[in-house]
Amino acid sequence: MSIIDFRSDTVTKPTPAMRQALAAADVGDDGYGEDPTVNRLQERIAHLLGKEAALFVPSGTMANQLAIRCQTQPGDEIICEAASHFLDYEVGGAAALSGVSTRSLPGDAGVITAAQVQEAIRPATFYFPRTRLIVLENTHNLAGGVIWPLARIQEISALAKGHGLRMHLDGARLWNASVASGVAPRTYAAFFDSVSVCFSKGLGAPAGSALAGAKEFIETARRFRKMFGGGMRQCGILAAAAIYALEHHYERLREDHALARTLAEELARLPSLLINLNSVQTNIIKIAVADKQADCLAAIAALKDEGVWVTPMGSSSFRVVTHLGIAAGDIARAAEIFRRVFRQSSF
Ligand code: TLP
Repeated sequence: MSIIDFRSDTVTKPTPAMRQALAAADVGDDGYGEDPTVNRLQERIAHLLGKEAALFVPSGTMANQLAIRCQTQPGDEIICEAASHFLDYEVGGAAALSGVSTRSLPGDAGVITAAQVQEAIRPATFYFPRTRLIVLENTHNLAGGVIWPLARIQEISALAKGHGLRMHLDGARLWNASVASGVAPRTYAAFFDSVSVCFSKGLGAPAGSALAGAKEFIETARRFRKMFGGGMRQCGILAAAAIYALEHHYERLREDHALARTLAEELARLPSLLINLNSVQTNIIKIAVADKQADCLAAIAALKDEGVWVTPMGSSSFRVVTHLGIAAGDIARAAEIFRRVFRQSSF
């Protein structure tokens, strides 16, 4: 039985052509700044995001944590949306590695307002933590791949500027946001001091992320990358995969979005499942079961028995993600299996 793995867009394997690009990469010791492929990738990312410089790092987590470490001091506070990835899925890194607290605001499908941010900015009193950084996430993972409206980012950025606050964008899926909205990555990035992007999610590279920003900021990030153990050597083989992914897997993100939409529309017809179709904007579908008493985890196990893998999110919802390894035929087969498992309202 072939597996249809909807757990994440991180599960993709490098294609044969990507493996060739990887094998042919020209490499050097990046500790000396001598890996030509890494340098090429960093220049390309800086250009794509309209920033002075970029740094290749092993993971999206490290990119976010470096952004936080470089732009805060212990005792500072970050404002963010309550279901931000860096808050819930990065092992408490902001507290552990940067000594900062977080002020998390409930979003509407992952999106917060400038008024909420305004309210959360601490007055400059000696006993308050110092509000220093705002972190936004586009697309928003836990909200189901939702795209941030540019106007909202603009408002928050204007507010941040007025208060001397820095802005970081967790752009692990910025490519998805750009492809779906038609807004260029650099247009989003222009409102942020730092931007992290990933090559190992929808783009299908085996590893690697990048952090972009001003030259001086990136030099500081290089120091902390070393401190955090993320300095690499002949990592041009990974950078080559990232370059290949940008050149060959960027436009095809549309296909992932279209397949997610098709599946979401199919599944939304089942009375036992709750899906907000307005939130299905890219490659992620957030699905809740209508009957909170129903055994959602057992249903997820039943899906797995039939070869459909999803990620549980709590006890009554789960996540489906489309990616490079999912084809149109898989969607039809998966829809059939979902229909069987979730046929009755209490399944
Ligand atoms: N997200 C992973 C899991 O950690 C949940 C996934 O399967 O979606 N920012 C965002 C918005 C992310 O979704 C992720 C990974 C990261 C950062 C961290 O990237 P990595 O896994 O490369 O450290």
